[in-house]
Amino acid sequence: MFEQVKLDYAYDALEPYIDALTVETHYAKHHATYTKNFNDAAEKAGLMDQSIEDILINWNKSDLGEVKTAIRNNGGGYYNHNLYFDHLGPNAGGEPTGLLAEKIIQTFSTFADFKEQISKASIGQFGSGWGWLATNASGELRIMASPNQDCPLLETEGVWRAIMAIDVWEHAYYLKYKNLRADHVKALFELIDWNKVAKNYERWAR
Ligand code: MN3
Repeated sequence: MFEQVKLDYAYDALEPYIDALTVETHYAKHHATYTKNFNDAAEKAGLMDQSIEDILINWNKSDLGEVKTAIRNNGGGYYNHNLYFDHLGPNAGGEPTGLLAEKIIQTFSTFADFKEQISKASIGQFGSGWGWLATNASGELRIMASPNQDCPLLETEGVWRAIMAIDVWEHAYYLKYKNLRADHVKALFELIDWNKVAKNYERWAR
């Protein structure tokens, strides 16, 4: 079974930046549905003994028959939201420290420049999708954006991996922010747990 990441905060803990109903609907309905549909499709395709990362990396070249699209959409939805919900939290925000902070400054010049660029890429993703901070095996950083539930792992067959996720689907913000996607992205920075992002970075970068 592919399991949804457990939240270590309550649905209302992300107020006032994300309202409790949005967190609950997003996690317990949207993410739960992606997870269930992904498990069903993975079972049909005989993928239950593989990691979600390998499934997404190999998706392009895999013969998955009639569930191929379901694996892409629901596997992505499952994986992307695990990353997203895991690195949000109350008492977060601010700026990263340590190796990740050094790399951000080396790559984007200042944290403010990085924030501006990743916000712009996320807000500018046409329709539903995601903005990402991604890394490769050399530990380089890159800002990326993907439509729907795609992610760098799938799009680059594992060369780039997301370490930070910005959900710009309307379900992530519409109840509170309506059409104001930029306000949602700005608020999200108050909730990013940089220790988690740093752990993701150190896990993938070699
Ligand atoms: Mn979402």
